[in-house]
Amino acid sequence: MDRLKPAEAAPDRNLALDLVRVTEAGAMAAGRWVGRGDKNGADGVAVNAMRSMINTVAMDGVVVIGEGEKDEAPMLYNGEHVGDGTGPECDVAVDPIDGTTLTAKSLPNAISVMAVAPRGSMYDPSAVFYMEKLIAGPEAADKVDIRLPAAENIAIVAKAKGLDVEDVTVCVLDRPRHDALVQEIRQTGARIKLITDGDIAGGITAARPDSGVDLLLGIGGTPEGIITAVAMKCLGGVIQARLTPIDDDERQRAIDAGHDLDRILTTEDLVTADDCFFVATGITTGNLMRGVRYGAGSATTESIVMRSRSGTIRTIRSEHRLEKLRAYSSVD
Ligand code: VTB
Ligand code: MG
Ligand code: MG
Repeated sequence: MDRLKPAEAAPDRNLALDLVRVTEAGAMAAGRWVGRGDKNGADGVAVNAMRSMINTVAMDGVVVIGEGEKDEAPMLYNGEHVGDGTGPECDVAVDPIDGTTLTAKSLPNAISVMAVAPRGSMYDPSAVFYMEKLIAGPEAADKVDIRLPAAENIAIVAKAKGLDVEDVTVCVLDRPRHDALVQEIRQTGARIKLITDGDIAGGITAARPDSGVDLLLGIGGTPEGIITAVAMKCLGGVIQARLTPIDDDERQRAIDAGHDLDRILTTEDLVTADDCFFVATGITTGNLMRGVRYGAGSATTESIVMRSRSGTIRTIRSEHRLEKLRAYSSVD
């Protein structure tokens, strides 16, 4: 093995290990609202909980993907400074709950999620709400191409993973806009995992071994696409995307803002820097992680904690003593 040069060898702080407390707090708050049929109520408590923990993290962060503009959201709004102001200057993307409806109905794969990257390195998602996405794991990362028909990408993934096409499972958001895509995939013989929400978790499963998903295709939220790009940098997977305006007005606004709507946005376009952090904590149990579970006076959480520069992927299972947490309020 080549010896690392001293500068590369010098270990530094892995922010993700601090950031996980933020998504744990979001998930634990949201966990109380699982199945209560109130997605906005769940979202509100998750935002509050994350907001109260985020300033413990040693970073000089600005929220670039958050809960909307200042006048609409009181906390974690785009442009808000977060962190204790001492650490690296960074862009912060938060989705306190990806899958508010999943949470409200107690369906699988709701997560509390956060991504951090050096300042100015995250793509500005504000022009267009949706993007077409292709997400695949490391085996096929440099072989897939969103411009090809779904059938060809499925064949590419199958070959790269040493599978038959019939063994491949494609994750797709269950929406009428995907009817033709679903038909096209089924004609290949591949299987489909339809999800009602949550294409961050869906995209990550496409890049994890033994997750039961090999590829994600279809149109989902642009903010979720950028958060997914950070995860792909950590996992060695790929996201390719194309902005998909919903109407002529949005199309025109995007063009006026300088976006090239034909451009294929790659993982590197969505997050240009190399030292990025991704953390997510399960709210409801899913393919990636178990959700929040409660015992007598305790809550247990599971999280995935990743850094792109080192490529380390940790899963962290935490047991929280609720009485002690209450006594020391924001300390865990
Ligand atoms: C997408 C997807 C998200 O909501 O934004 C979706 O990326 C909304 O799609 O993961 P519709 O407008 O078609 O409902 C999620 O599923 C959850 O935020
Ligand atoms: Mg959300
Ligand atoms: Mg979301």
